[in-house]
Amino acid sequence: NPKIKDQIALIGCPLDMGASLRGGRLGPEAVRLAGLEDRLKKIGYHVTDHGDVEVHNGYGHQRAQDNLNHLAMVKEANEHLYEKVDQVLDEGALPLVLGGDHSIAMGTIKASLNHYPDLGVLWFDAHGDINTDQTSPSGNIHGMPVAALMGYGASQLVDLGQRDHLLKKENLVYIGSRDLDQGERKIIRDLGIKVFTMHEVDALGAQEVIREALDYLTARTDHIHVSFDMDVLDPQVAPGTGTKVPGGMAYREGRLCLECVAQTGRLVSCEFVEINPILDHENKTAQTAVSLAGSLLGEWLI
Ligand code: HAR
Ligand code: MN
Ligand code: MN
Ligand code: MN
Repeated sequence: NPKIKDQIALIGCPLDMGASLRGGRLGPEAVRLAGLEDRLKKIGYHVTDHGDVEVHNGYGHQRAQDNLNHLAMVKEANEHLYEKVDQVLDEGALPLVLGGDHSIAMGTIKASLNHYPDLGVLWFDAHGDINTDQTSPSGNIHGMPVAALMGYGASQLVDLGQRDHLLKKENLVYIGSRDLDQGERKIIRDLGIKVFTMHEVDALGAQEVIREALDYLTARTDHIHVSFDMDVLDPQVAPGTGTKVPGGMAYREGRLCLECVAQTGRLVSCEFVEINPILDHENKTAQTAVSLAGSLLGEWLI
């Protein structure tokens, strides 16, 4: 079995302009305050906190004519994140990125694809985040990163990082989906992307879902990225997030899935996103993110 790197690089990307609600910019610090670094050190990793990448957020919300809200701010933050993630991968560490809204997956995953062109992605999310500027009902870019990573939609997002590695449609698996727009359903069907919605989690159980998802991915690649949107969890478990959808995963179901990823030894990069402390209760959602990061990095595994 391959083994996860023993160096972990924490990187904050406090961007929230990809979403319509402000407050996700406070996510990285909330997760640090919940004790992420010590939790990972306790497992035995060498952990370096690289601080936050440079981000310029605005205030309020502006609907854009071209259906790409706050494009310049989103793009600039993602370029900085791309450079930072690329650098820590060059140094041999495993990047753990803290968000911020989910648009930051463009920067993280583009950099990881640059090092691992066959990268497999497990996308834990209530949403598909596979809209383009043509299909998005909101114009919010956190609903578009998957499309951009595959080469669809606005060239300003597709070209980010200026590298030509795209995420392959057969190297993506969704888990926990339960709020997909009509345009997204069509894209997912047309591309034949592997999806385990909450229906499958309920009907098959988390154990069977993650087993099938990992069988599918590990047959294709040795390198796995986990993109974990906190809203995949039930809003009662993770209230500190901006687009809550009822009927989400239980804490234990999330943990079990991530422990199974850890067991493969193939994790090369990851992110925990959509943590909005303004909407939270006593930093509960950040604490949950810390526990889940622990399970993804193999705490309790013997
Ligand atoms: N699908 C909706 C849109 O594109 C909402 C998706 C964004 N919400 C998220 N992303 N939290 O996972 O506007
Ligand atoms: Mn590099
Ligand atoms: Mn998302
Ligand atoms: Mn989501």
